[in-house]
Amino acid sequence: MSSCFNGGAGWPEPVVRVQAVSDTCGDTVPDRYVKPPPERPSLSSDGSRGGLNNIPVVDLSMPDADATCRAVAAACKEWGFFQAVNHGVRPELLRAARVSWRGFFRQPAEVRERYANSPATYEGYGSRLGTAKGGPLDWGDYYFLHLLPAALKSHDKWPSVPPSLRETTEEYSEEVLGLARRVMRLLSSGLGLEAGRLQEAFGEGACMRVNFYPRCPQPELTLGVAAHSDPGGMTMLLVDDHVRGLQVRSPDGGWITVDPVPDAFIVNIGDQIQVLSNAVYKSVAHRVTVSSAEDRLSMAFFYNPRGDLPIAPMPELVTADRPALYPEMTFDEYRVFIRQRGLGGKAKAQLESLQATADKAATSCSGSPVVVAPPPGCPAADSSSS
Ligand SMILES: O=C(O)CCC(=O)C(=O)O
Repeated sequence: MSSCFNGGAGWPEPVVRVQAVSDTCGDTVPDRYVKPPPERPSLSSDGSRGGLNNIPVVDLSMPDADATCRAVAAACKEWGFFQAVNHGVRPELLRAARVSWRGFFRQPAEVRERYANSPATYEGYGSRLGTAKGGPLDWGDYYFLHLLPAALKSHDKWPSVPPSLRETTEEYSEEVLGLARRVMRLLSSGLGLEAGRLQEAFGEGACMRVNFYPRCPQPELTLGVAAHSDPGGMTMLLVDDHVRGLQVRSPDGGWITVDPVPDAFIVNIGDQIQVLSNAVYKSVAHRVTVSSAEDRLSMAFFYNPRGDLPIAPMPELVTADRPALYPEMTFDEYRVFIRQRGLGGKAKAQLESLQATADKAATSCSGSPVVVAPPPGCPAADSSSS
């Protein structure tokens, strides 16, 4: 098993590549990847419960702009998720991006290890989020890279193999950025605000995580990514065109497995837009199951606020009947939680507070705001893992 380990590069213990575990573990998932029984996935979930069988699908090419805006807003209020079809990102670019990144994860281990990441920035090839020693691990490897602000983007930190990867990723991220800006305008109008208002309060940042989930001998015991909400603003997710895996917490509280429309983007609201919208739009928990038959690739483009802008409910959405549900906090402050504890830690420490306030807002608008305070002793953030 020694070939499974890299040097650790600032991690609290040696990092094991899930690809290597998958190749060597035989029929049994090692204990570190086994989730406690209440967190284990129900793989029989086929989306057929209670008449709710998929997240909404929105055609972004509809000629009626008001209808598009209403459909996006309704989906983000109720589900926090929708699948965007006819979104304008070229299908050949989607295919090229998938092919390039699969090509990277097929490189020999010594090539992949040249890009091994550290918890200082997370940029590069990684296998864990969070730095707690002995903490639970998810069944997935990833590649994380920065896109915006431009000063953080460095092609040298992106894989140089396959040779097409850098150019394809650059073009892909430009087009997805255009889509994210467009959805921001729809979301802003959906709040009854000027189309540019949400962007003005948000600023702009972006990064991307390409997830690779190797085959798993006991998928009923583990998760590719444990339940979490996205800490940033909005995520545009391109999933595998033939392997399902994403599960979303539905409005009735169950998990549904998303049935992806080929070449659609799965768009979801993150915590920062929940805060800016004063919980009109929901940042909803989701998780990833893995397969014993096939590996799976997904590409998550995270559209985030500018790190140093104070993020709080927009004043236009705060009234006597609906007070501000969240205190002001910059995204740089907020993401310290994830860097320290991983997405699951943040989900426990913070998202439940976010969720509690969202639920409270849904049932009563007269309660006092819940203060979400950072844990003591957080280090200063330098860049983001999400
Ligand atoms: O792989 C997926 O379907 C979702 C990935 C995800 O939730 C994430 O990268 O945060």
